[in-house]
Amino acid sequence: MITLALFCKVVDNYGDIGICYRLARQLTVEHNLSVTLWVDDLHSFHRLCPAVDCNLKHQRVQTIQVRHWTDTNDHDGVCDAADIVLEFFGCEIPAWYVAAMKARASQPVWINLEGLTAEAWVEGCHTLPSPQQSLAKYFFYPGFTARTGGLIIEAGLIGQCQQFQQDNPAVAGFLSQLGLTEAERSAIKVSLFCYPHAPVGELFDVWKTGNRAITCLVPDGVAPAATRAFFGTDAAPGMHATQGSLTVHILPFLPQPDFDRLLWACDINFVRGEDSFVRAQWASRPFIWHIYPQDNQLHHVKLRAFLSRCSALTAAQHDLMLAWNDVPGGTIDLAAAWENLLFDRQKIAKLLPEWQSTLLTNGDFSSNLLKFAATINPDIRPDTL
Ligand code: TRH
Repeated sequence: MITLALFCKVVDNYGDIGICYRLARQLTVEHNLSVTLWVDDLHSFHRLCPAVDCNLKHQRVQTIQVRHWTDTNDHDGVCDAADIVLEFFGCEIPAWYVAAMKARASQPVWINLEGLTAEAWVEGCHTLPSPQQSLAKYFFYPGFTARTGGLIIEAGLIGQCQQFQQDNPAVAGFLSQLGLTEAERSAIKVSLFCYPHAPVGELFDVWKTGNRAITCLVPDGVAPAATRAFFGTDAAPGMHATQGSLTVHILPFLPQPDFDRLLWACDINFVRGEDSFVRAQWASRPFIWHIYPQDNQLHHVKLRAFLSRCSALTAAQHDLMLAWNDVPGGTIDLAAAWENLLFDRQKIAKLLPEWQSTLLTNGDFSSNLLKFAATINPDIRPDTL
């Protein structure tokens, strides 16, 4: 069995562990690899995967071996390095592990997994080697073109999503478990996952005074200022209230597969960061992206790169995303952009499958990663490729 070790440092929020968990799961389930996920923050992991026990140093979680990665030199009895070693986002694997890699008869394939951007320079850096302590480390980029590693997508995901969306009782059952009444389920359902600086209060005002009923589903901890203003107190899971045309529900933090279903069940998804942004593109519903903020407004460059690359976006989505991300250069009327987005929904529904097909021609990230690893060491090519 091919072994793989994936090292994840949770820098902040949930994207780091969210992506690593997804990747680890797919590599075990679809490619039969034996995967050990080393993660430094079990509490964040537990939120999106409740099966994780925060008190254990070593545990099996579904198909994955999980090890709590601490900053000490304590390697918990592990002496052998895996066939493939992945470090997420340059998280620097421990010295004792590098020593174990060097000690192997055949060198492991060592890959640094990079962050997602639609910028063109990525193609020039994807799969480049960098010599490290007498070992070669390679940079592997997710992306939107054939000259990148593609995006994470599990086999059959689009089909599962379509099946769910066409199954009205399943959608209704899922939403009523989240506490929505029948009337709230038949309103325009919007999921809202964004960073605290998004202009949520302004959008709430637009929704409250609009003539269409909106049900907005907000995960616990998201948009704290706007939800506090809405409820008149700190928001907590299970809280819901209606003002004008807007009903807001505070959701508990969902296990990751349920978060995917939430995106499938809503009519419009506000997503953020990297993982939910990618999942929104597979959910076949219009989405608005709140990009992770970076110094010197670098994120605005990344946002514009995506806006010009993605063929599934209408002008209304462009406008709303620019306003949502506070991109300078034009005053955008949030109310008008929202109305236009609603008007464009059918058009977007036609554009999204084409965009998904374009993305799928790039292959999926996990398979591309393993194919690349096999070019470095042909002995570690799984039969699934
Ligand atoms: O949480 P994010 O903002 O994460 C990241 C990190 O900040 C990271 O450092 C940065 O590099 C990156 O963004 C760009 O957003 P993201 O990427 O969408 O990750 C959220 C994860 O949490 C995703 O896997 C979905 C999951 N999730 C659940 O499982 N249940 C929930 O209820 C919610 C709201 C999210």
